[in-house]
Amino acid sequence: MRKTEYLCTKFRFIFWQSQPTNPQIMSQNESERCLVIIPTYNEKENIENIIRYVFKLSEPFHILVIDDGSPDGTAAIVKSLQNEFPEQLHLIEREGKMGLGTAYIAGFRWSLEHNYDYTFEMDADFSHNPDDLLRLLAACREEGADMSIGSRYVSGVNVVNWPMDRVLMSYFASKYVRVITGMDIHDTTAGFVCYKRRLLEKMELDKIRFRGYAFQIEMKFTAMKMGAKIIEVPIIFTNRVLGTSKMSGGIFSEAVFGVIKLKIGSWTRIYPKL
Ligand SMILES: Nc1nc2c(ncn2[C@@H]2O[C@H](COP(=O)(O)OP(=O)(O)O)[C@@H](O)[C@H]2O)c(=O)[nH]1
Ligand SMILES: [Mg+2]
Repeated sequence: MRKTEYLCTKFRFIFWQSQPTNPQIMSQNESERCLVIIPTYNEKENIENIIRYVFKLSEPFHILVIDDGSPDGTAAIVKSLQNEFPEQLHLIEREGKMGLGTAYIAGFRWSLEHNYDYTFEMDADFSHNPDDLLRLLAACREEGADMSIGSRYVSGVNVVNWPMDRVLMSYFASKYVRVITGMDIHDTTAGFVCYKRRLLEKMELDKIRFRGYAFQIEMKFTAMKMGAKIIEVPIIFTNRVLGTSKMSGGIFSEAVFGVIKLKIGSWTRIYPKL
């Protein structure tokens, strides 16, 4: 083989390698739909920025905001943005502050009804870096997870600007939950999650009971019992810069006793299998 011929063949081989190897997978990916659910209560300082940020990402995410009648007018901001993003931006308004858990359950049902393939949980306050949505998606799409978790505690503690008492509480709460429930997950209270459709479909959402951190634990515990493949994606969690936290002591104690209830309940419950 002459040298030029050899080089041409080599070049073609490299070129061929850099092409999408399976056109079927590519076109399937392109038609897959992703919905990011953002629950809000008084997030007027954050909501517009986070919506615009997500819509600039390389994946065509849709957003569903679930606002619990925020007195600061968060929902009105979302409505005005809907004129700009009529197809991608959705809003459910509820009467009053009913808690994160019920907001997400309403969002999951809406997502299933509207045929999304991947559904995400994300806070409005930029504690979760929206860029990481792509990494959560890749864990489900490419690595075959049914649930991927943006995890603060995979290696050490990746939390920026949280007061020390909150870091310690969250870290030891996660350890406590691991011991009681036997879950092999480092960040059991994480609220940055991607669900594959088949998991949400089979999850028996009407049986999810808790509202705050316990809700997050309950979703992961249920997924584990169903035999879901769960992948933790390490993330850096940054304390909110704008607005204030809505989490309360009541939500914390719900979690402390909630995990014991979850564990005891699991002795008699038959979970749907994936
Ligand atoms: N719809 C709804 N959203 C809520 C409620 N409580 C908190 N949120 C939202 O849930 C996300 C997490 O709450 P946040 O106050 O940041 O909790 P923290 O990060 O644990 O301090 C934020 O986007 C809040 O606006 C609620 O009762 N209803
Ligand atoms: Mg927050």
